[in-house]
Amino acid sequence: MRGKIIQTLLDNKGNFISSEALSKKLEISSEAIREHIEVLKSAGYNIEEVKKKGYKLVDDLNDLLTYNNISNKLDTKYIGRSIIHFDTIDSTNDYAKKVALQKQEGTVIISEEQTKGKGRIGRQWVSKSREGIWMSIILKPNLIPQKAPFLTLIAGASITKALNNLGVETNIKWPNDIIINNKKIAGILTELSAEIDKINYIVLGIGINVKTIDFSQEISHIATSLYKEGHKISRVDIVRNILEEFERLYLQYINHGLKNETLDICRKHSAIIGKYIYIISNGEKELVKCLDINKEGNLVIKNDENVIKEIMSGEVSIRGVEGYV
Ligand code: BT5
Repeated sequence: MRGKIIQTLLDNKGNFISSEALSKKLEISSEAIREHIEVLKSAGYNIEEVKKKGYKLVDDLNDLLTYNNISNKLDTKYIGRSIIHFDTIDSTNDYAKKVALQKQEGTVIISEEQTKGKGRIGRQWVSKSREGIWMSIILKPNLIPQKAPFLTLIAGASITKALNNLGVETNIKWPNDIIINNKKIAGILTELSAEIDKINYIVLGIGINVKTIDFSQEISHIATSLYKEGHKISRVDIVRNILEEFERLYLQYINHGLKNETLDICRKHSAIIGKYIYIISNGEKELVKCLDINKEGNLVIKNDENVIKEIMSGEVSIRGVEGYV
């Protein structure tokens, strides 16, 4: 219901809407509206209330994910030096793929809302207006295509490091989920365009739930947001931190440096190393013990016949024995 209230206030584009009009539209009492508005305010929504006029959502212009807001104090050489910002779009990954060949490396596509946000293998990614960070980074690394999946790990490590810099502890559920309290706070979708031996471009999509209070019934058991977990952090600060951490770890990787901080972060913050997990692939479910992430970024597991195997990201989904993790 609170999501519906926010959506109605947003649709009203900064104008007041009366409590009666809200309660009629949403078919709940004015008292219930008032209670929901109080919760939304305490969650950080800037809702103005004026007697006889009703409620309006005041846009916090400093928290919009525009180039001006993000580039202010951004300490990167080329990741995020160009930012294309939308109020709404179908999917930032789809847009990035359309323009990737013409845009410079490091260009970021970011939108306040996605109407067709995508997860992996045709799944949906819920991306409501101003509730989170929905962005894609265009990359053109001089690597063989087989090395592209490692970029998902770099993205995961940079989200973890960035949130850590801002005081939030997270875990990584290999390969593409960021977790708080056993629930998913962020997901990564890496898409590749390549020839046999050469990458044309990679679009790295990152979705982070920041302000969402109510998730739909389908995902409320697996999804959470920073606000829900008690972390009221500006979206602009998060994006800036991620772009900076990402550039550092990405350059380490493509310059073939000896230091591989990404792996250290992914291992240290792993939600699954040392645990029994289910590997789900093509509808088949296998219980295995997760041993490590190797230097190629693959998951090392041991099955019930004590055979040790390597699993590549992109092939599988993972579930915990007792739930999502
Ligand atoms: C992912 O897929 O986790 C990748 C998500 C990538 C989203 C970004 S947003 C910017 C860019 N543009 C796009 O169009 N996409 C990228 P996967 O592991 O397949 O997880 C998808 C599953 O997570 C869904 O089937 C739901 O169960 C669940 N889910 C959907 N929306 C969610 C949300 N907002 N928070 C947490 N879980 C969600």
